[in-house]
Amino acid sequence: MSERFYLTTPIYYPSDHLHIGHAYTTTVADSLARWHRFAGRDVYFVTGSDEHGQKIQRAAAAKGITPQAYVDEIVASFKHLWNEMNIEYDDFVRTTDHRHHEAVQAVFQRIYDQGDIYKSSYEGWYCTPCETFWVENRLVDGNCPDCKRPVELVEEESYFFRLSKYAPRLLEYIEEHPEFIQPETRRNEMVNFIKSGLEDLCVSRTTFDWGIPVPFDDKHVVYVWFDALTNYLTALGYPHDGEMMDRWWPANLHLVGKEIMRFHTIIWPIMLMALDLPIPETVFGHGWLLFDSDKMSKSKGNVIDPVVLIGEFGVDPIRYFLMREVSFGQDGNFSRKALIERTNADLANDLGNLLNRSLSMLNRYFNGVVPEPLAAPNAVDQALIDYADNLGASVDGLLKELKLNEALSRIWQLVGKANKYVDERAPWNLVKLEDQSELSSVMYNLVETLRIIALLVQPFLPETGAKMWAQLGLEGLETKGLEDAVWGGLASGTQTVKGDPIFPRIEIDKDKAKGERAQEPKPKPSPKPTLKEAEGVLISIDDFMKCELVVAKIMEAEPLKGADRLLKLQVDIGAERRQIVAGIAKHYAPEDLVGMHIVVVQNLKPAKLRGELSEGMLLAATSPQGKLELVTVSPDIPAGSRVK
Ligand code: ME8
Repeated sequence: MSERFYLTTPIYYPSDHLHIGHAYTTTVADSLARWHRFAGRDVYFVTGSDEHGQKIQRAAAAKGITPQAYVDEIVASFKHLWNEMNIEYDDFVRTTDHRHHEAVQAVFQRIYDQGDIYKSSYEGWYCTPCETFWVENRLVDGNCPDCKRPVELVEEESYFFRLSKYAPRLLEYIEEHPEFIQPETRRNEMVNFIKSGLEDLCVSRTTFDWGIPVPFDDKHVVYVWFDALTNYLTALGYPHDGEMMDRWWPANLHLVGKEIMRFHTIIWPIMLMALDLPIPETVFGHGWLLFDSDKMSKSKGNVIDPVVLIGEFGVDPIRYFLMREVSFGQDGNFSRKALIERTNADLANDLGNLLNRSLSMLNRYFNGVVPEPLAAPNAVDQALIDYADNLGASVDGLLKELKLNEALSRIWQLVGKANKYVDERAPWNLVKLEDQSELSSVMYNLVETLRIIALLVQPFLPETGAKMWAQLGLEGLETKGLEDAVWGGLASGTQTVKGDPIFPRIEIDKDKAKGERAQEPKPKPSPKPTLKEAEGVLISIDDFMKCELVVAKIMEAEPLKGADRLLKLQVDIGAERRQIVAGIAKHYAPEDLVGMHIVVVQNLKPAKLRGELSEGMLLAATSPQGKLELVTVSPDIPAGSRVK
């Protein structure tokens, strides 16, 4: 590996807000960037947003705003999310940036000038969600083979890029550079795709205008993937900044999801060949984060919003889960239960507890001051020392091979070994000996192990590393490097500062009702309010009337088995009887509810709570003391009366 490292994430579509799947790629990229910086490499880490194309233009039109206003707002939410997740990128390329516009036009012009772009007419199929052209024989049941959604027939004059001409050269390149397409299974897929025949690619559109104009023919806008892929050059100042290009190109790693490998390993290298630029070292196509074994997607209504999760659990549990739970390259499952179990087991029990118990003992035996390692190490000490001493180098080796979860697992083996070491060396027995030298050594070894763990963990979990460093009484974490993660760097005499546990356990019981609800596929969420809408919500009377509020008489009420917050109600809403499951068990006894005339939303989409159908929602307010009270009307108002 070269000692400079240019890595990128995909630039995401601001057609909607980002979900945990996008956070996955970017967290991995950020951790790799932080690691390589820590290991002394010169790193350039770029992300961005892919703002042109038919999909975005349509999404903006549906909202009745300009595409620019639409993307500006969503891109701001991307940056907010990256900030919340402690993502430290060096550049953020927006494809609406002027510099990108220039780069794309230069690329298009150059390839045109040397004869690899020509004008013809296109007649074929287009998948707008994937922004992909398809020839008929690749369709599956007439739908997009990737996302299975319907395709549209497109007939228009277009510019074409001679992909087919480059197929033999690309195949040869892939064969000679096994590191280019990773993991290997994806390489085989790509090779088969190329061998099955490459068609020239349509690289301009005329039927909409939200894009970068073709420099010599402004009836056409550049095809969105041709536009988007160029971002990796825009970040280096192409075509103006030769110095940046010399320093960073070719990229070392394009990190992408498996579904966009074709663009990055076929179209992109051929564009580069046509430009006479070198091909990136590696494109790694990771697997998908699934939700209950299903692909997350807005249309399925099963996306997880990372901002909500961060609010509940903090950033590092989420960063850790994403990188540790999924075997990098393969698909992996996200579930709230697995997130909580990982956090409790690895972060609270193993790491948090190790720090806590070690510093408690150090406080008790040495007033929190790191002692001298006085006694010569025995075999048990030496095993710990050797493992800790070599760990940095072995993690570095694993990360060079992009074995992310193995790298974390290797670090957590040290956490496990250190916990076992405490039990084996039992400082509480050593303190009883007249000679305190063994106790000194054991305590030194423990705190030194913690120092090495803090250093190695911080590229993955920046907040955790910093908290550990502070409790160990150390300073200047940001100036430390991999060379500091070797045995013996801790100075005796350091005054540690034990603090609160760094990862409080999450009580599964408390989370249970919430968790189970969260894991049930939700009905499709309505689009999020825009920032403006969320600030001072003014709705029209028509909006209000969409919500059908009616008086309901409670006929029966009973507790729901296994859910101590929930009651199951049968209510009369005039025309029919409905079942409603409501979280009011802590506030009302079932027998007190029967006969009450309450207000419910009758046209809410039904949901299942704890396996029970709930067909409506009741209105209630909560007092400052936390007491919940149902909104009621007098029994004179019959069930079914509209409330407005
Ligand atoms: O494809 N699991 O943008 P996009 C894992 N604009 N990763 C996921 C994921 C999931 N469930 N969902 C999304 C585009 N991703 C183009 C890219 S690049 C020149 C242009 C991640 O917003 C993953 O990295 O659809 C995937 O490739 C990317 O988001 C797709 O983001």
